[in-house]
Amino acid sequence: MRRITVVLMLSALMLCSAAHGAEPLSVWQDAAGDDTGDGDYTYPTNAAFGEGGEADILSFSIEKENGNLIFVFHMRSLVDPWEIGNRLTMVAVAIDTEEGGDKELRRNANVLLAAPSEYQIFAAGETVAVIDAESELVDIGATVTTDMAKNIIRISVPIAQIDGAASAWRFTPAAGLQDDYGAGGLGDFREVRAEPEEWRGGGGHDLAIDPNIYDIIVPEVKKLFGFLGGKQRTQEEILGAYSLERGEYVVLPALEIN
Ligand SMILES: [Ca+2]
Ligand SMILES: [Ca+2]
Ligand SMILES: [Ca+2]
Repeated sequence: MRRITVVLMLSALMLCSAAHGAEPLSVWQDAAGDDTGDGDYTYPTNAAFGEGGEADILSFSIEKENGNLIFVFHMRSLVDPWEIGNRLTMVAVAIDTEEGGDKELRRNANVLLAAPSEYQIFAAGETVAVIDAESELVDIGATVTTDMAKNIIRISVPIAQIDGAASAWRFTPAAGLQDDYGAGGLGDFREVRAEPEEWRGGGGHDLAIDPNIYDIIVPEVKKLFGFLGGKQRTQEEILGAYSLERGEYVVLPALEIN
């Protein structure tokens, strides 16, 4: 009986790995309904945004497969109001591989990075772009697939010689809404204003000092020898830390694979 169970379990494991073929490195769960930026962000009022949730991360995971890094965003709601695929959700991942790098997340995110990046990846619908630390587009053959039914965005990034290195890198994922300016290509993060408009979110600021990011993953502050390594901040504190008076942007924390 025990032997049969073990064989069944092994078969199930083999089926799982055959189906995915990817080695999971880390997965972060995220709350549903915290797609509110600094605490009170709202979606644009156009009916295309429905009940909202297009920028709500439920989980983010990093996998490795044949020299590719795979980033998987499970969102609360992907929508396709015009039957042209997901054009409203935009996700980004900044990757910090070494000292130095870009201190700002681009494409109108309006946020700084605690871990300055060597690569930034942006995806919406079936379009994906990778830029380097100088904001130059790098053509490394990144791809994105979107499963509208499962609300999953899967980005594959071939980066040479990643073996053994990715475990030391730092990753900053972020989600917002896309604005392609009607052009159909990869656009920017859609603007958040103080008051929501038909195509602009609300709950932010009319001047471009507030993040255009609705949801992030807040890393757990690690305890060192039983003491807190630092104060655990909430997402609202992090995304609400912009100051017009001091000219300060918010700084997104980075995730580490452990
Ligand atoms: Ca969330
Ligand atoms: Ca860096
Ligand atoms: Ca979150």
